[in-house]
Amino acid sequence: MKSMRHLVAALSVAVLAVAGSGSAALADTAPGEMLGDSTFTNDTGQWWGNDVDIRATNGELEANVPSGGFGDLPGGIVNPWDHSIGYSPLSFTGQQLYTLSFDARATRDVTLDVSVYTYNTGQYIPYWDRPVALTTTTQHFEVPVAMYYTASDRSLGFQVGTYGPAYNLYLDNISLVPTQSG
Ligand SMILES: [Ca+2]
Repeated sequence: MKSMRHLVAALSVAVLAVAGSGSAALADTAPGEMLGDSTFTNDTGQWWGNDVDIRATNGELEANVPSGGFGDLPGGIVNPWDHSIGYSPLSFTGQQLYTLSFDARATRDVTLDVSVYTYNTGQYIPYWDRPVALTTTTQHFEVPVAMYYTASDRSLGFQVGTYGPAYNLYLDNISLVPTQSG
């Protein structure tokens, strides 16, 4: 039986990052795969950019992330979610662990925030999020995602807003599956 203690223990597992393994391709859709169109062979499928231009380039999702935030907030505040690359809608089962994996790099070192969230009437509400540090070398990331509530209106997003200069972001082989309990 799953318990909160079980979830917390699993969450303490560090983000795994292995440089240079970005060429590993997903041969077929994994059992339980929740994301379609995530190898970007021809197009970006169901993925979308919010104030970010995205396209499929050389089998990867290429995103042009502008500098600064969306609009003109007082003090020049930049929220990570001012620029997003996302996928929706997604359904989750409460008290379930999921595994998010992807390959990523950027044209400069940058830390983005990956989250499961809703965005309703101007409110960004994350239910899970994790910072991920990217470099100019492709890295493979595997991140445990704990969902506490059953819901069918969630988005998965890469929140990429930054105070720093504009950059390009590259994503590939994005996968989200229920974690096998073994
Ligand atoms: Ca690909």
